[in-house]
Amino acid sequence: MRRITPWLAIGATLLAGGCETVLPATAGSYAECDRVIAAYGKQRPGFVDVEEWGQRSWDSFRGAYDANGDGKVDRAELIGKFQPPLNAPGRAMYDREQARNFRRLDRANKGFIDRADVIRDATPGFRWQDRNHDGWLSREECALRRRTYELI
Ligand SMILES: [Ca+2]
Ligand SMILES: [Ca+2]
Repeated sequence: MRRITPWLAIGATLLAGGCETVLPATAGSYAECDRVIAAYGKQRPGFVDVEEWGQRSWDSFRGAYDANGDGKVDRAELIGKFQPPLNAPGRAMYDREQARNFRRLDRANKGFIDRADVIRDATPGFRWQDRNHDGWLSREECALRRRTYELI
């Protein structure tokens, strides 16, 4: 495990939650969790299940990166979206991380990331947050946040 710098976290919107996921696995605050649960928790009031959580991740990811709105995120959309002012070594590191994120999400090497990729990737984060293992995230579980981010 190593700590990541803030601009990497931004670059990914991505790199949060579990060591498998590159999507925001934590909403982080009760206010945000309440919004997420109200928007996505359609089956059981006050809770979201793994599919609802994954849909939220997809909506967030698509909103951040699908520049042309075709329902897919290609390599250029992922890597080109956030380009903070970095020096050359920082930029190279950022690009490597984003390229790695792309490869991990596009597991079938399709050349783009789609809803299924993102939902699959969000699942480990959901499992980590579902502390009582009942298949639902409460607002308290939703608000859990790791102190450090892990990358593999
Ligand atoms: Ca697109
Ligand atoms: Ca739970």
